[in-house]
Amino acid sequence: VAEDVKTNREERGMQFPWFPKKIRDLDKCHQLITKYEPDLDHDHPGYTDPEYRKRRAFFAGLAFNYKDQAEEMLSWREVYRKLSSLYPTHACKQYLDAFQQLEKYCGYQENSIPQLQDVSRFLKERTGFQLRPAAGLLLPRDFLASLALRVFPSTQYIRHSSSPMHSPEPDCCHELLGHVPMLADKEFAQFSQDIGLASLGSSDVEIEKLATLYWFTVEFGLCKQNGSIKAYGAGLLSSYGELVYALSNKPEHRPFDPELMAVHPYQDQTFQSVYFIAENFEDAKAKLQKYALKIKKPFSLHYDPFTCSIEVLNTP
Ligand code: NLE
Ligand code: FE2
Repeated sequence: VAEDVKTNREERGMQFPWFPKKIRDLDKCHQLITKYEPDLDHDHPGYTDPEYRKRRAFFAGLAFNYKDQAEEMLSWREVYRKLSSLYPTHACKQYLDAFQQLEKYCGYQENSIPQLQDVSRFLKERTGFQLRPAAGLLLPRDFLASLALRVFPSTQYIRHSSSPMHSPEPDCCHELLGHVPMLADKEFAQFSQDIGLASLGSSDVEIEKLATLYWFTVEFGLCKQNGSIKAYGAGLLSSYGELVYALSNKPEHRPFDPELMAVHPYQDQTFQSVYFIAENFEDAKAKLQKYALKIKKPFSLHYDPFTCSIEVLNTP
């Protein structure tokens, strides 16, 4: 640490000690006095508490890496600017309505990354969905189970700055710009929860099919709107590159059919070669429900919105 600061601070030929001239220069003014820290000071009240020391070190690390946020902010701004210029022509109406609300009430703007807790509170008021931090991509069974409870697992790191227009995995741009606006729509929220409910207690084979169905709808879905085709899938709405491509005449467009979508091979490294087009959300919901009814289970489920919990009925 001391070395890093020393080399950073060197200014050739200076006859006096270096000093900061801009706020950004304070990134180099982060040397600590350590003698009172619980790792070194035997008299510190936390000296014998390893859990406390670990957590304290975690926060110290955050403060120490504060400078990384500047680069992250640049990525966010670039993604936000580029995508929001495309939304009016490429995103579905439900998305546009919610995006406007998020800009008005939830701090959506190019100069700061919205906070998970604020966004979660916003969603909860609209549709009862809430966000929950996730360390990365969850296993399909766990991810879908969260949806059943109207909980959306969200990553918090940001995509690599070398590739702002497409990320192979979810990141905060994908969650905030792709998923959140759609989860603020009542009908779409219900559709998402329905996929989750269908997954509960299903076999591995059924889970795989539901995850694929989720992929071609919630992630990469297109829909008809006023005679044209618009995007509602989060993987499209968070990727400038794929959003342009999906609505061009390059990929194949097929009609919405859960039976076929659930077994269609998908691409998780690059753009999809096929997109499925929903007539509207009501129709998509009805077709999904019909699909879900065919999954054999020895019980039925009821979601109780008052207690936000799942009730299992007629178990054998
Ligand atoms: N390709 C998407 C993006 O660039 O935001 C992420 C997809 C996550 C399933
Ligand atoms: Fe996603």
